Amino acid sequence: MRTMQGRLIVFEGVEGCGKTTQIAYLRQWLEESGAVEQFVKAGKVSKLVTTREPGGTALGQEIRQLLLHSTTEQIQARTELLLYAADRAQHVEGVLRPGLADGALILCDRYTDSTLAYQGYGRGLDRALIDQLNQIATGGLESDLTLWLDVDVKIGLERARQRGIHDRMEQATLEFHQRVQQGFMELAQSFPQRIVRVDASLDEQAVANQIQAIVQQHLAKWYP
Ligand code: Z5A
Repeated sequence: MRTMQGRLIVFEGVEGCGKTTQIAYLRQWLEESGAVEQFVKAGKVSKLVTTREPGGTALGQEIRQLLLHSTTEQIQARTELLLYAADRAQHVEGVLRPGLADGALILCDRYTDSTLAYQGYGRGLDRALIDQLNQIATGGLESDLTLWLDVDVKIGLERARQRGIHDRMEQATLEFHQRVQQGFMELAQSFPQRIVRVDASLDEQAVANQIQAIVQQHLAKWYP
């Protein structure tokens, strides 16, 4: 009898908080420490998967391009919200649900809290509308663990600027990104069982160490 149980770990935070970097660190640690191999051998996990929103599917990559790099006309806030929801619906049905059903341990760069923080706190769209759309897009699928990489907005934007890729969201005002940050803070306070804060102002290795400790604790609980 199969006892595999997939799990979804989400990384969230403001621009340049280090999600991409830390997903790579965590993946490497999970592989090199033998943690995943041990769970695979024990028949508890099928594989390790990394994915992201927007852009975790082929269609999602086209939506991502529209969202972040389209220059034809200004995207209205509700249009933006619907495009993120469409990307998510495709991702949940095509990647997350099948992966979890198959027993995968999934590391996902952004999920529903990003919509609450960016479109809700950032753009000022109605919270009830966003909750409803998140529900439609996910069918109620929540993360098992969300790591909020908490860094000062100015530090995050400076890191992103130094990296040198500029998208539409990145060019939004400092006040916009500060409202987004406030959003993540309030969400972490509202959902302490699901969202765990990580001090992302430290150097990469120190951030990775915090994340490993949190994930190790959760793995022990999920796969005793
Ligand atoms: N968005 C939305 O509005 N609504 C939604 O529902 C969803 C998304 C799902 C694209 O997301 C945009 O979509 C995003 C929110 C919006 N826009 N914004 N702003 P994304 O996740 O693909 O893009 P991003 O937030 O712009 O991620 P990013 O810029 O790639 O940042 P990151 O992945 O968090 O950081 P990083 O690439 O790992 O690191 C950035 C640089 O900092 C890099 O040069 C690193 O080497 C450096 N770095 C990383 N960690 C450190 C530490 N600890 N110290 C020093 N330097 C570091």
